Amino acid sequence: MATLPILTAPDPRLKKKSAPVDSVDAEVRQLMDDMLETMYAAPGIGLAAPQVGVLKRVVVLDIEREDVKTGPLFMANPEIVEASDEDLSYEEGCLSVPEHYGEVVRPAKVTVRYLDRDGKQQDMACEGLLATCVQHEIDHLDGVLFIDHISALKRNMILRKLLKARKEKERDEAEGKPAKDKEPAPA
Ligand code: GNR
Ligand code: NI
Repeated sequence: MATLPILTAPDPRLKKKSAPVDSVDAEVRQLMDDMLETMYAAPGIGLAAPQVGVLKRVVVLDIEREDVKTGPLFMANPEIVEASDEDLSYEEGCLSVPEHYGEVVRPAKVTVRYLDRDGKQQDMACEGLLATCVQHEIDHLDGVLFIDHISALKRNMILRKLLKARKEKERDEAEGKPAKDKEPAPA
């Protein structure tokens, strides 16, 4: 297993449509396992292959909340086959849009059809955070980020801040300054 670098917006690869996999072979399983390790390390509750620069329709999820505990889920070629009329608004975040959050309205309940890690077709009924997250991940496979669902004003403000943060990081690296880590360096 290996952790993979996570792309952040604005990156053209995050705007591309990913291709379905022909089957869940050893290569796809390896990708799933590396993605799960990357997601846990981040940490996050879902990850889509394009976020690690692989334009394939592959998603991993693991949700641990009071209401939902799924354990690791592996999905190839996931599609929504049923969605409720009822909506749910949830404050979403994204590993590719670090440190920014926004309320997104989506169907409250969905049924997702996918190939599992063994290549077996499954239908899973989802609600709450799991329903939100499954739709967020499938969006990634179509080149859509949660910021595409919020106002243009807020989206552009977030994109501007992400670009500024990236430029500062690149400048610091060019000057040989140590990386600004979220956690303090161990003594
Ligand atoms: O870790 C994540 N948390 C999250 C919270 C609310 C709605 C969606 C998500 S998905 C996100 C990880 C991620 O970016 N997946 O693509
Ligand atoms: Ni995301």
